[in-house]
Amino acid sequence: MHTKVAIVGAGPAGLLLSHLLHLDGIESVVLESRSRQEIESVIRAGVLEQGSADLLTEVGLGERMKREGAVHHGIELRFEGQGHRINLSGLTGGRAITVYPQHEVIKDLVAARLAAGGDIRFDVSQVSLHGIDGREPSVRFRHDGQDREITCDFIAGCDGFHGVSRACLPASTRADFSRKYPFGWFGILVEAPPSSDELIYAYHQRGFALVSTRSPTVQRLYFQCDPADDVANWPDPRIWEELRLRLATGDGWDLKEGRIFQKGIIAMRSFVVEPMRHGRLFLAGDAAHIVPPTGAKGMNLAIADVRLLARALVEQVSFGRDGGLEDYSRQALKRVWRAENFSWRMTSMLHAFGDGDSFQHKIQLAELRNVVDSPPAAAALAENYVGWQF
Ligand code: RFL
Ligand code: PHB
Repeated sequence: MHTKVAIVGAGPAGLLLSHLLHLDGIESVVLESRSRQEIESVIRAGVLEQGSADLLTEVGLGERMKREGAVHHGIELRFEGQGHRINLSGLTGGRAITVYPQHEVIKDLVAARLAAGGDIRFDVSQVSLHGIDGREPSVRFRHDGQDREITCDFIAGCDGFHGVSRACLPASTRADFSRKYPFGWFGILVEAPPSSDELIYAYHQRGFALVSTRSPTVQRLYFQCDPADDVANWPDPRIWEELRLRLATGDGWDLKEGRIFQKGIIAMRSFVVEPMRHGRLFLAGDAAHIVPPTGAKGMNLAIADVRLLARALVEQVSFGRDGGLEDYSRQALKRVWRAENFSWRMTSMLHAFGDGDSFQHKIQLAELRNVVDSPPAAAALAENYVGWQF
């Protein structure tokens, strides 16, 4: 079997790429190692930048997001027992974020692809890429108990941080950049009403905490923890006590508690591979780069990458112009490094470094104070947070 673009991975990057190519009449096949049920239920990101929400709307995927997502015009930075609102829209000429969970974006994308007759193979295994240096690369995999091969013109490696695509970039021409952080996030999902109308990013000497939301009845909360910790060490009362300590204010603000129905620990790191391309293989999303979640940038970068890649592929396939593909990695990496910088700064500003270093603590407080007291500093944070125009 032959297709124009073989896409490895049905995350936001792979599915949106397939959808964008379809809108321009280019066929693709998406290969996904997990089941449809699994990719539609894993809880991950929640925040869409203005540009991501606009793009999803433009390409016909905005209907449920408009109905069920929540547009937020500000966030709160909380430290020393006090909240400070960053007026995102006021500081960015009216731009905002949309809180709409990643797995809902995935459901919308899968539904759109299948309704259009798109080819997504779930539950594939033993995926391997071949001939990316030549004119006709191919992807081999196992599906329904049979070995299969798809030849194609291009391969899009959209298989996330633990996928197989990145390993196909030869060591001699690639460079990896990474940073591991000495902390992780403990994330919970709670049946409760929202504690706040907007997201709260809190810095406390005991560690970072984040109050986010999923719906009027389900809330998403995180707190900084040891990445090697075990969820078994955190019975519900201990979680609530820790969150209350880190989020306490002097003005009687109340954290709404409820039944915790999911707990998990995520490690935090920054990573970029350069270039994001070799021969006929192009990487997009987490396959090429990851950021710590403090800046809410991961899914948005995946969306921005495939927007560029789709355009470049359309130019090549429909008009025979190679320029976009030649320039894809350089263009994508500009935004990637900007997001790496922002995510690293937010992470450094808001997490406790755990060594009881009082100088470090005072420096972080000074940085936070500067952001909330200086309009240009607040505007810079707001501009980064709502995302850069394409
Ligand atoms: P994904 O979503 O990891 O999808 C990759 C897909 O590839 C499949 N796969 C394979 N398929 C075939 N063959 C193989 N060999 C394969 N290996 C893997 C996988 O099963 C999967 O379905 O990558 P993609 O598409 O690049 O999307 C990236 C985003 O998922 C990620 O950046 C975000 O979730 C990061 N992130 C956030 N991003 C935001 O923009 N805003 C947020 O608020 C935000 N919050 C978060 C986050 C990530 C988190 N976690 C769990 C790391 C919060 C958390 C807690
Ligand atoms: C989320 O709601 O999951 C979320 C929100 C903001 C972040 C990270 C995660 O920075």
